[in-house]
Amino acid sequence: MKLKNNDQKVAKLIELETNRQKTTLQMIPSENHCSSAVREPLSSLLTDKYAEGYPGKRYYGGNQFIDEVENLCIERAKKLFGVEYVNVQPHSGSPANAAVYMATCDPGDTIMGMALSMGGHLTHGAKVSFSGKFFNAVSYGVYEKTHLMNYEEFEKLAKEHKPKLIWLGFSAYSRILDWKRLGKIADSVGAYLVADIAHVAGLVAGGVYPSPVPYVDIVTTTTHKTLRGPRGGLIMVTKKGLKKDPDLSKKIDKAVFPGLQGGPHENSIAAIAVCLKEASTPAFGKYASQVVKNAKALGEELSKLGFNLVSGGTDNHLILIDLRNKNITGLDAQNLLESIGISTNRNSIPYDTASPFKPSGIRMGTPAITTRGMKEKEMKKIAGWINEVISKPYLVKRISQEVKNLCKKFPLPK
Ligand code: DSN
Repeated sequence: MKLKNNDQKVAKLIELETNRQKTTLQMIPSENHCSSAVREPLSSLLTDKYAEGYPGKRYYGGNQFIDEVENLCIERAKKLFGVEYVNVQPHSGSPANAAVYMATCDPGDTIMGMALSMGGHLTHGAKVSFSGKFFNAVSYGVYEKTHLMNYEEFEKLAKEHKPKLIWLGFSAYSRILDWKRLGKIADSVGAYLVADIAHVAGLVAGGVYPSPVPYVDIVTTTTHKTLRGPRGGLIMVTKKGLKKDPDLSKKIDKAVFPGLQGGPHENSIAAIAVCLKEASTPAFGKYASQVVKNAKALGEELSKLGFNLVSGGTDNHLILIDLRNKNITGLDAQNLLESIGISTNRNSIPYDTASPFKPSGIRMGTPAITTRGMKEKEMKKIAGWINEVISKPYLVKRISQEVKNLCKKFPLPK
């Protein structure tokens, strides 16, 4: 039965959200628009199947085709990222990271990660998350002046605290990390080194952001950001990781199931397999390259218009803007931009003295608008609108119409 005949309320809400996405610009850097080929498996009958366990070793019958789906997904991920082993079952990024903790650490162990307030992620040791509650988390950050990764502090803290596990990766850092340098430091203290590439996985796959694979033991990622897949997570073990700990992949499998999860979402796993196929094409490489070109163009134009970019610019898909010279909070800017049809998110800037609810910054990115086919020319337009509405909020009506017109010219992918 069709949803609209069965449940009009849910059908209506989906229609409204679809319309919102079509008529506005999605510029939250962790969002994207996946293809209908990726979406199709999500609503397939694969959603009905229980498959606790792993291919060839399930705790339920009837998994002959499901095993093939999962193996296909694993093989595609191994090939795309150049790793030895992949677990494709984590429901998303936080469960993937939780499984890494479970596989490598005991509660109370010392771990190290980039502070949330400096651009890190909740699961890298933030006090409000399980990672900061159950582990002794040490945080590193960026220089106060340049907002660039503080490698000296990283080394000093690693040597002082000798963490069992070190996280690399970020949610709001717009520069390239020197994976090799960080890998050497982690090796010198004997820590497991994990790169959480959730934000840049698509850029790594597309060859426009360096891959951490040669320098780390484990790589985790979500699949729905720059990688442009369905919501999901992957845990990958590198050659280096297996050399350090030959049981690492077994430990990770056990941590995901039965440690943390029950039945895997095989409909999502099939959709991830489709996304990985798409991400291995030359067209995807072009897309990834355009994402970065667009972020640079947007950042440069905003800088010209007097906006202060944290770290002075970007090498990836996101920019973080320090709004203090514009006399507007991140919250007010987010709301104002939303009123003209530009969806972004407020964000703390490094060393922010304002509260995380009303921080001094705003974060925006180009993955979704690049999927719609926009290029540098459109980035200039968007930067102009952002500047205009922040300096002259009374122009909301005119600008929101212009944003709508642009959206019509660049429809969502089929
Ligand atoms: N919450 C995600 C983001 O928006 O960056 C990270 O997981």
